[in-house]
Amino acid sequence: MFDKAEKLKNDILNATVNSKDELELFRIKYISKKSVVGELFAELKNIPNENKREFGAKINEVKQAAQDKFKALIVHLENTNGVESKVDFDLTLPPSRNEEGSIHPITATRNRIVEIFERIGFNVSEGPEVEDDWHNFTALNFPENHPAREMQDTFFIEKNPDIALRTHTSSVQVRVMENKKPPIRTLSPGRVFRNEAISARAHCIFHQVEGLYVDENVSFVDLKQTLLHFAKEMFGKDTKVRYRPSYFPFTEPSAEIDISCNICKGKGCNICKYSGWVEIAGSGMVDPNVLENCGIDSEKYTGFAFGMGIERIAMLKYQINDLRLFTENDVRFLKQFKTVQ
Ligand code: 2U9
Repeated sequence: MFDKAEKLKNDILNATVNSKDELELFRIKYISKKSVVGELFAELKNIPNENKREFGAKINEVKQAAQDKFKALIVHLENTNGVESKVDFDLTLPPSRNEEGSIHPITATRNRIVEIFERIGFNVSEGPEVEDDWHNFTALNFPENHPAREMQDTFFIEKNPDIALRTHTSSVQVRVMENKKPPIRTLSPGRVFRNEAISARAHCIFHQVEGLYVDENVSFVDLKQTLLHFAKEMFGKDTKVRYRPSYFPFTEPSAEIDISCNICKGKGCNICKYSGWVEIAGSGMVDPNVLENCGIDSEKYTGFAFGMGIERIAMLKYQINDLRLFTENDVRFLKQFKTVQ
């Protein structure tokens, strides 16, 4: 029986066909239910028990050979016009080009921001995008009735007002402070979510980098010098920085950070609305309540924090005027960043 199976396999391997009809005969003979291979399966019951497993494997080998050969014969017929060819090759045509990808401008901007701060001793922290009220709001000194806690500003998880998509990456830094003693010098880049209508200037999903430095004797001077260093590294050594007083629940005092317009160099253009300045970040000294909420002694330690939108930095850096371009995946847009690392 083994010899019979072996011979059958050889016949299959040596079979040739020159027409659709011959191909059909091959199929009937070797593949159909009533094929000779099928007959071999019927023989299995006459094989002694101790040889059954080996013979079964042999027939499966023959069956597989028949199926592979059938596929090969179809290809052979197509290439030799036995069956109408579906593909027309024009070997004189130039090869199709392999388009090289590029780094997304948001990723490139994030990487550059992280690189600048890593070089002066910051590390990177990551945390969950789905957060609880404590880490996103309460620990950060948001009062109970703060408008950011409203449904129209924050995406809450249905039926659980305690859980929401994080509205900033400050929540990651709360977690760092809860788990680590100062000195803390950390950066938290990541996606954040706000319940906003999508437009050229706003999106419900965007990216932030927030920074936090907590240690003994950290002062506003450290904040100013650190952000001046960042601005010069990111936008060029002649960049100037100014601070405008502001308010955030989690910092006191707080300041918005502007840089001299990197397009017109401060002379005035439509990007800076002829003011010569563009806003890049918010910042401030961490409110002592926030330090205490995270288990850090506010009598001993002080800290500064800042936050910036990565999209905003990328728009200024690459002169992009519509936020929606970042998420549309239009290759005409993305191709322009091929030289960006
Ligand atoms: C902790 C304490 C304080 C982070 C800060 C800002 C100011 C800020 C905005 C800039 C543009 C967010 O993307 S944006 O809309 N951020 O203005 N963020 S201070 O302050 C912190 C962070 C963590 C524990």
